[in-house]
Amino acid sequence: MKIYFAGSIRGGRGDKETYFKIIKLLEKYGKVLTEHIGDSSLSSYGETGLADSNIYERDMEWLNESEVLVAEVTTPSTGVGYEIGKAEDMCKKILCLYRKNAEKKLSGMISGNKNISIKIYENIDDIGDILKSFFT
Ligand code: 6IA
Repeated sequence: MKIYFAGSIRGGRGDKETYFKIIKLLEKYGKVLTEHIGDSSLSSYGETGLADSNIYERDMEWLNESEVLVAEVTTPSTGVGYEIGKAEDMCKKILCLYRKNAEKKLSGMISGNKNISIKIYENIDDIGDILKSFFT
């Protein structure tokens, strides 16, 4: 199973350690095509050496190849929101993870969408349980 993990880059890297942990958990269920999202050396200035047009084309190809999109949506990100919308158009299964009591409320465009499974977590153990029930 190919899994597309989405997390904020230019939206802010405040949750990058959580992204890394989620990616490690996701690796139990399949191949995560977007491991770089959890890379602690990736700043909000981003991946070096690739033009934005190449990043866009590569990411859309990976999304197309994936069966599932898992997005961590606590830090609002234009790119993650866009990927969720595209994944919905491509009829992918979508799971969004949002941390309880986060400073910013989740966008109504995500929380109001019945095609998206939204799970609220408090800690990384909760995410393990959420992924287990989503993938099995
Ligand atoms: O708007 P954001 O940058 O927060 O969007 C983050 C989302 O868009 C992630 O889930 C990625 O899949 C995708 N994305 C955005 N930028 C990149 C990137 N480099 N490399 C890979 N995926 C990306 C950013 C380069 C740039 C900051 C110089």
